[in-house]
Amino acid sequence: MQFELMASMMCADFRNLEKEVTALDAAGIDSFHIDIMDGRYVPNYAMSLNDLRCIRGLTDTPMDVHLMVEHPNNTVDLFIRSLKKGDTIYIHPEAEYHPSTTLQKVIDAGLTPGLAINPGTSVETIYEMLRIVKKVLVMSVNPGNAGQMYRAYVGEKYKKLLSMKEDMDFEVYWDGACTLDKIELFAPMGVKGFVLGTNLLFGKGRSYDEILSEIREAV
Ligand code: S6P
Ligand code: MG
Repeated sequence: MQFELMASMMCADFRNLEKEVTALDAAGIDSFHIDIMDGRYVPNYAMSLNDLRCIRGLTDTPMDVHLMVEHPNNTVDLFIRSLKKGDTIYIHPEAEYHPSTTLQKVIDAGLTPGLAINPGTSVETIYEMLRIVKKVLVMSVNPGNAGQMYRAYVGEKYKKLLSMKEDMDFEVYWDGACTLDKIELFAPMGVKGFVLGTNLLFGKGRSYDEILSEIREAV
């Protein structure tokens, strides 16, 4: 079964960032997930534009930039300029007065546009924009931190989006508290990719190669 595995780089060992990127690439990671936070939209700071540029310089593997910032329209050009075709920028619709304007900038730049939606954000509130985005990143934890508890009530939202994706031409991705049982259940249903953080990938004392192979073999 075809599905993508993404590495949540805010969970990586920053003392050895280059080694981390090389080892993840060698293990066949499908993309590097970069959580950018501004301390306002979410009460945390994770990665920065410089971290993103550093990783972009170390690999040709696609990058997913998850902007958890207020009014991304003000700064999205900085991210656009640091990325290349095949990379994705996700924004949160409630962080912007005119999210479709910001998404249009991403589209016009030739990058992949995505919406990231919080556990409490309804599909109905993003319905029109589903026609212009290529990816919907459904958060199964509240945004801001790694290592949080899975919010079971998002399960129905994955199913609702999956039933709409063919008609509206987008793919559904998972972010937050991703465990093997979730991949086993949701990949066959059509969820296209999973962001892996502290639950499944980082800090396990095992090689990334071993972990990713185990996931792929299990599903
Ligand atoms: C959370 C962020 C996520 C997490 C990732 C961590 O605000 O968007 O990308 O870093 O989900 O994974 P885990 O397994 O620690 O929950
Ligand atoms: Mg994220």
